[in-house]
Amino acid sequence: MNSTEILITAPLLPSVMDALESAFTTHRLWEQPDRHAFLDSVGPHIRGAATSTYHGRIDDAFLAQLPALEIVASFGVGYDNVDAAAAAARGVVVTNTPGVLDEEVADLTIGLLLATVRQIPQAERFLREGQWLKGAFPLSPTLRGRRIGIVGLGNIGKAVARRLEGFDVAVAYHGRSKQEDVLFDYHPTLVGLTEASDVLIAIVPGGAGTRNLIDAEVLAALGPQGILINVARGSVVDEAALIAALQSGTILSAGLDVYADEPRVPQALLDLPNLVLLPHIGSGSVQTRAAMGQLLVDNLVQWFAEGRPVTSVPETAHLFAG
Ligand code: NAP
Ligand code: 8YV
Repeated sequence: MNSTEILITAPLLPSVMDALESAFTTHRLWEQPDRHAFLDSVGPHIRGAATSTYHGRIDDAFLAQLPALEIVASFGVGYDNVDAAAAAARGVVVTNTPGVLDEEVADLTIGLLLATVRQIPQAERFLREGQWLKGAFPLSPTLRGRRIGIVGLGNIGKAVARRLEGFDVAVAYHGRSKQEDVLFDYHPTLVGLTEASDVLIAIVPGGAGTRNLIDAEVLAALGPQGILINVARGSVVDEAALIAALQSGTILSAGLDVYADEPRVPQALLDLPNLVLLPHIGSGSVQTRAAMGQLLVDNLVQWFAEGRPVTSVPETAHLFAG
């Protein structure tokens, strides 16, 4: 342990807690009965913070209570839980965990796609309930001939696209800009991509820039045989519009790993049979979560040893040399 004081906003993996506690003087925010009094007394000494998606938002008001803060290290590649622009304005570096989870999340995305199209969970429930003894499981839709539209062809989107090439299906994408080194068809508008697709896979960042990107208009363009797979963030989809589209048959079905108000999932989604619902497990293997945790620790350790983190988010990359 050294004298550098770190705030941990809520419990992290045991391996991460052990590593942080052996490298720094740590403070556990969630154990404080009076957070304001605690931050008033200890806040001025805190130089680093470790956080994660579900730990509550690190916004400007929160940052204001930590005047000596130099770095916020967040667990997860998506960092919509941190106001990175506010951090940058205060000279605070923000780090995330890119790269170490791409293949894991892409595997899960393909699993969710197949489970949704071929109704794998529904078929398993059918067998377990003894219904096979009374007759065959109904025939499912197919992946054959489907055109897949990827919304956000970033690190994870590309890993999904690589896998889809082995499935002999057409792949196209939408993002804010065309990627010249990519051979998949590019659509400058999301509605354009959707009209040319039978399945949409959302894997963009969350936050204000993508809030309700997939709305009633996009769902109508997907059409009655269309399927939505969302492994991005719940905020990317207008959840009320999605529920209405599923209830009315505007689209065929959906596979969801993420929701607007996790871990709460609307009853209307739970009540719909034509859905596959997962509890935000895209990166959730022992190995990948350990790699994400190690990267969070490495960011803090390297920052305090060398004055530069391993993986800064773009908004704060100008704050340090090299
Ligand atoms: P990334 O490499 O930064 O890629 C993000 C992609 O989204 C880029 O290609 C970007 O292209 C596109 N994009 C950004 N804003 C957009 C907008 N407003 N409209 C359309 N496209 C936009 O990120 P990543 O590592 O692949 O991760 C993507 C996201 O997946 C994360 O931020 C996180 O929210 C989510 N995620 C979920 C899980 C899970 O467990 N379900 C796990 C990991 C990540 P342009 O710049 O050209 O627009
Ligand atoms: C994390 C994720 O598990 O990396 C992300 O953006 O959504 C997941 O991999 C999650 O953020 C941590 O709870």
